[in-house]
Amino acid sequence: MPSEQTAEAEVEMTDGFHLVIDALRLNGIENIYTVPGIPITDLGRLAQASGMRVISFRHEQNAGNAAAIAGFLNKAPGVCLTVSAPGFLNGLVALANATTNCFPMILISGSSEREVVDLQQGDYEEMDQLAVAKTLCKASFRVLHAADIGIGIARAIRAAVSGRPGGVYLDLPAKLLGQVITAEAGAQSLVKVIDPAPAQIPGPSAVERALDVLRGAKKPLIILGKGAAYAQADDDIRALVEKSGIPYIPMSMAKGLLPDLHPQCAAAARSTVLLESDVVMLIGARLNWLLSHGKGKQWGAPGSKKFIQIDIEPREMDSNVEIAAPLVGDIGSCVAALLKGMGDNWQAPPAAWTDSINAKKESNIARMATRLGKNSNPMDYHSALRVLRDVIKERPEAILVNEGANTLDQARGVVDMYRPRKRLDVGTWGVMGIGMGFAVAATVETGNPVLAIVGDSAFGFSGMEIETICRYNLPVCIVVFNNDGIYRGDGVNLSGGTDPAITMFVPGARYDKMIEGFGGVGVNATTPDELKQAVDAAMASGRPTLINAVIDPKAGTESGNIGNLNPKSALAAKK
Ligand code: ADP
Ligand code: TZD
Ligand code: MG
Repeated sequence: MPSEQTAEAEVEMTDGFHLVIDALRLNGIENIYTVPGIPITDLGRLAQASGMRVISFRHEQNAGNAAAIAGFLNKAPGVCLTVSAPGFLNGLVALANATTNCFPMILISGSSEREVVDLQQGDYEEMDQLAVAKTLCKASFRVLHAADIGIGIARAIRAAVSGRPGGVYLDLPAKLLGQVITAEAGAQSLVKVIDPAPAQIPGPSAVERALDVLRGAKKPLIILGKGAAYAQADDDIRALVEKSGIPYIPMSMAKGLLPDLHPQCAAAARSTVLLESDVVMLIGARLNWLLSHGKGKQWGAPGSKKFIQIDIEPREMDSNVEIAAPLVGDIGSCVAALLKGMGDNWQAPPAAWTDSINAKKESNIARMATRLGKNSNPMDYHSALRVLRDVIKERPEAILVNEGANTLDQARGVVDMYRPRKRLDVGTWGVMGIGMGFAVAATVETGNPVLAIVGDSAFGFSGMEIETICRYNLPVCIVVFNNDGIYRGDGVNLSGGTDPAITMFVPGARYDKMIEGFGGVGVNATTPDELKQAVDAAMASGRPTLINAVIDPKAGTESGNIGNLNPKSALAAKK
């Protein structure tokens, strides 16, 4: 008969570290974006040992942005893992941004023990993280017992992806990770989340109402938003657009859901269609500032439009204007229901409408072609973007990451996208700093190459991650649009003093030299030809590359296309 001691030794044990990893993997999460440190270093190590891909960043905000965009690309939560207080706070910006953009992500942070935090006894990196996170994300949870890790992760996953997707915070106190339970109890405690984002079927009367409004339209318009890209209902969305014959415009990250050169794409006649349409069907796009809240000058006379809105979030309806036909449900189900309800004899919109849009498109495209054709020296945005447009045309599988002000607005307008979810950018907040985190995750999650077009200011927010890109040898080509500053490189210090203007950077800076320090390829490009050659070489080789594209400091405008949002000082006129 074995002694009690041997019997105990034979019982297989597990601990918090392993349970977290097992719970994630059981639910198909195979990548973690992190910055290591107390108390989560071993969690990252063991995750890597288990076969997960663990990408170790230089700053948590970038790891968080990587997790967020992984969530967008996969329709499943991306995971960011950080240390306590400061690491958690660094990651929190990305978590809040993910929530704002409706990207599913889970921020997992190590934390101090409750008893120390609650008595404010001054632990190493002490903070009541759960309380801080609560207001900045969709849901937040803390796990105190190893046997609850499975449930904690299941709740986090379901909260992130069900309904309107968003960010979830999961608090893991240090002691939890070391807690030991039997492997059998551990295995039983894990939860595989069944149907984490259940279909939400729209009501039949809501579908009929939407079709009625659509049938009554003389000048209908469809607006595709990033929710439509996220939904991965690509074929049905395309079928709906084509069967209806309705012109559409893609919001920034919905570009490529249908190829931008699709004959029904009215992006080149955007102002005309917003102004003149009589029925607008929003598919996964909010009527927020990006669409001037659905009212005002851009939208024509008050009451001149009827809106149909497809969204999974019922409270989104009527957020800015009355929605004549709210269609609440998941986009896949809603679009399928519309397609079915349209039957076989759907009337295309009146030719007067589509003809007038096409005429406007043609003249705008011709005007753009003239601008793109110029070979200005130094390069302006258009001459540089012309070649990058060609790069994406030749390599439509490449993922474009884009941030900046002019660099963002001009690239969005010039670079056509051909495939869904290939354009990733600053999103709803217009936030700077997503660049390198998005670039890393885009290629890690898909295996596709990345072309990052970033302003010199934008790049600075996450630029240190070029080391990460080199370390993991990722096929990322970064083109820094270097115009010596924020918006423009010719800012003036109004005091007349010797400090540089606040929008200025070191003139003639050489960002390409930075990546050389990490073994990547650096190129200084002063002409469109040099730029094209360098990008082609980068895309062909897959080597981490940073191209310093020298842009005329005078080419940009204040805040790019949204200068009108700057408040004006009543006194400034005197200057
Ligand atoms: P854009 O910035 O491209 O206009 P928004 O981020 O404003 O897009 O809007 C995206 C919308 O899509 C959100 O209101 C969100 O609730 C919705 N959404 C996200 N995923 C789905 C889905 N699977 N089904 C329906 N609506 C969705
Ligand atoms: N901080 C954060 C986090 N997000 C922001 N959007 C800003 C500051 C303000 N901001 C913009 O809105 S664009 C921008 C800043 C600092 C940089 C623009 O300069 P750039 O691009 O070099 O990236 P261009 O081509 O010079 O316009
Ligand atoms: Mg700039």
